[in-house]
Amino acid sequence: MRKKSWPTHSILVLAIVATWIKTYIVYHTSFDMKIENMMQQVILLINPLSFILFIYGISLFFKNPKIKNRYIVTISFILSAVLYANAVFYRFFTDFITLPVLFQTSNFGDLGTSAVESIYWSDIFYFTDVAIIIIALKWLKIGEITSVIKPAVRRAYFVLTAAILFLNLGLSEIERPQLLTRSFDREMLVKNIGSYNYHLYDLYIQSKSHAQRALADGSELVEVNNYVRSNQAEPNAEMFGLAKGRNLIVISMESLQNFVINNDMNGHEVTPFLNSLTQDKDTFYFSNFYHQTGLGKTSDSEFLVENSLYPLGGGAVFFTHSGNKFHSMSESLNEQGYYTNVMHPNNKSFWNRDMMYQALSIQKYYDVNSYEVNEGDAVNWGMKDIPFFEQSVSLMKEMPQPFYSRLITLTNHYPFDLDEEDQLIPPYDSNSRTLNKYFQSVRYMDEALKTLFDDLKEQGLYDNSIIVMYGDHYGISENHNKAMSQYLGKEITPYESAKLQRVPFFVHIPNSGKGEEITETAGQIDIRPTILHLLGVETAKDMQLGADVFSDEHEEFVIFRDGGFVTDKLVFANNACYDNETGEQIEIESCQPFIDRASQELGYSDQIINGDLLRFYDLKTGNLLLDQAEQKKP
Ligand code: GP9
Ligand code: MN
Repeated sequence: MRKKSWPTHSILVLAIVATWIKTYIVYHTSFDMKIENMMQQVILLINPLSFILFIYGISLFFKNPKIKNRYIVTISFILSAVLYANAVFYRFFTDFITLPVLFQTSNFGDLGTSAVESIYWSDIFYFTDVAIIIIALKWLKIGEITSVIKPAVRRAYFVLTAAILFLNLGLSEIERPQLLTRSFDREMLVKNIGSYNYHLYDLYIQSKSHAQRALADGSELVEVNNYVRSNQAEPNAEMFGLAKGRNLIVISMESLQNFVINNDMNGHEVTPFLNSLTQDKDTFYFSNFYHQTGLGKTSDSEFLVENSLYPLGGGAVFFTHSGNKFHSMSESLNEQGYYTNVMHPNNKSFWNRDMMYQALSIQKYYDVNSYEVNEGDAVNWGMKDIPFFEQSVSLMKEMPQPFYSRLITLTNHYPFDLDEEDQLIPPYDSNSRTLNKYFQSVRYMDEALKTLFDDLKEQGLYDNSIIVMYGDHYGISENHNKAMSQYLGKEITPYESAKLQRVPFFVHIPNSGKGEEITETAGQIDIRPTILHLLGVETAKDMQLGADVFSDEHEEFVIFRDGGFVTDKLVFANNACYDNETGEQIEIESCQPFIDRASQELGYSDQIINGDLLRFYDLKTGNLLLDQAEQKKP
């Protein structure tokens, strides 16, 4: 072949095309990514391109053809190796590599000798593009001569690269709004921004939290610790240990807001089962209880329950700080001999749960692979709540006791789609399809909860358990205020919006004869101390910001992640102060002391998380390990 017949930079074009096509083939052959529509397919096709163009494009700056070609071969090899590493990792963990995983050697403990067994000769395919490039260079002698590229052409090349990146990001934003601020799921990230960009994104998130951690000086703990100790609430003697030794079943009720409880929709009761619990002799029902989640939604509520700390203001703490040291409720219960687990029939990497649960010392995650999702068992986001509960109870039956199982429901999730046979009441009749369907899907979840209680009784697990249930976060956003105001028969002011953040909270202790409606203002941050005290576990040394709701010292002060708050007398929302009784706006001075305390408390929580301060805290003695902190300083 004569050199002249190949246009200049054809090796660059060849490399781009080869790596692009190979990556796309690998997406389809090596990963099990659910592609639901044409748009997702298009995104998947274009998403490797921006990074490939960029990284190979750097070769345009090299004048020496030898160096340039060597650079292209090296890059193709590195990209292939990264993709191949992901493919092998995926064979084991059905997940994509994230940086912390590379440093958590325990993950590789599982690999053992079988690692070698799952590397095949055919894996050579992952390096096809490298081979093509080398063949082209060596035998076809493409790219031996390179003419100098005009700066204008080079500029046009990188403008095109940027344009493709923005097109990619734009399409992803349409497909999955807020993907980059909230992360959601590794699979979703790879599906949308591509495997190479995903690693850059991961690098950015991890290095940001790493830097904050490195800068943290353990001495910050002194102030935080003083604050925590002075806000400690003594357990209520009558309630402490009431459920000692029992199994703990915690249910996260997806998107369930309090306004549906003891309410009807065009004459249809929305939550007949939960309503019956509000009157039950063994159930405490908290009617002024608030969610405190941020962008991490369900995962933020899990974070609150496990740690009694606030989630972060930006991004999902499950993604950003899964490498931290935590003293979770699971860890405390492990020490009490509990078998701790989470049950949730979704992809395990969603909300980075597979990683975060290790940090939270949760012994087992029953993800979608622990369930048999038969024909007709799935709707909307995945497995329906009723079969999910049925199979979960069967799994519980096999667990060593006492166990702590946290079950996360899924059906009542936006967009609240249901199969016809599960629609137990008609839709509502507002201008919001979302709200209209919401009532139906809440009604279905209520039915599922009833079946859960029945299943537990049938399997003989009920009497020796305590069942705690909470709504994880709002389901109806402020975009549906018009429809909500039609339903509630009043205008939705910022005050009303704040009050709509109430989620139901139930503590059900079978055969205890203890139960009533409690109107005390409280929030998700209080769940952990409340539960641990009921189980007879002391929390006096815990680094937690919530308080036992049964304690006389529990303060009626709930802080929202955005700095807003509710007390028994005041509501602070949208920078305005309201009388909690009347809903009337009042002068800001009344709220000011609480505004300051809210920002102080959120600040302390953020310090603990960003500085990974619990690594300097000895839970057993309550001592601050400041000497070690000194040593760790660079
Ligand atoms: C996903 C489920 C829903 O596994 O927990 O998450 P959400 O979108 O409600 O945060
Ligand atoms: Mn949720």
